[in-house]
Amino acid sequence: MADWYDEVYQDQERYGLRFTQRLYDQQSPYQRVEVIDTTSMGRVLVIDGVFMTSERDEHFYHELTVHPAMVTAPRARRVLIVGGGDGGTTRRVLQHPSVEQVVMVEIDALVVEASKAHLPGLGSWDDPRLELRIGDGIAYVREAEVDPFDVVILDGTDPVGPGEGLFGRDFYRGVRRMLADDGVFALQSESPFLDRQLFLDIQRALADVFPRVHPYFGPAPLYSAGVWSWTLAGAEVDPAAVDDARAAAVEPSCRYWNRDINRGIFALPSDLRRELAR
Ligand code: SPD
Repeated sequence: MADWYDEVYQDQERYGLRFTQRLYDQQSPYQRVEVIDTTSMGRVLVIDGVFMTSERDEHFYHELTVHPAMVTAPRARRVLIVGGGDGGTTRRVLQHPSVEQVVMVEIDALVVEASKAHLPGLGSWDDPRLELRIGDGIAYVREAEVDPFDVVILDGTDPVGPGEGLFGRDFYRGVRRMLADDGVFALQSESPFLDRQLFLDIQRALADVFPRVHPYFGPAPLYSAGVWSWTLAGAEVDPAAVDDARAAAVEPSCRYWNRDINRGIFALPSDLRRELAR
């Protein structure tokens, strides 16, 4: 018997998926982690009642989280991922032949466990270039004494629960500390439509820490309102400075992203252009 799973957003909106079975349901020290089988989106990872990723639409989100940074950074050899426990971001990073080492810091072992067991196509868990650390990404960027990273990617939840501390100046300062001087930081920066204030707050906090901040936009069918934002930040990052060889190496593996898409996503909608200029 099919049932409905509803994500309720700030008591204002409800987005529902019909599901046939619940494959995983565990409470970790941080959050409730579920995997459900849905009729329209395939398997879906849900954290604290919020849809995180689905078999059917994950390529939009993960390709857009990863490739714009990986092709605009001057080098893309050492990459740090904070969060990303389902493995989709890591797999896209590891598709880049230039990558020599990926450190992934995910706070919740159950997200990794659930994804490995029930969304096995998402990650590249056995790649020898991947160092998976179960731990606090906020503490890692504040304290770790390691060589600088060429690219840092934040693939977190919304700013609730363990994800809350990933949306502020202290965390962004930690990221800057981990980055090479000319490195690139990429993060998901929430819905520019549904929660405009949060999107603007993220942009302003980033601008206090990084000289250059470039939001970009794309589809995310699983997330409320369907349009999502990401942001590149860094000391020198230029979205137009795409490394053609690196881009050409991953384009055949992509379902959505390519260099033409990349040229368009950084265009600012007119109202946002005015709001960001204030
Ligand atoms: N509203 C949900 C936002 C979730 C963003 N991160 C999803 C993680 C997918 N790897």
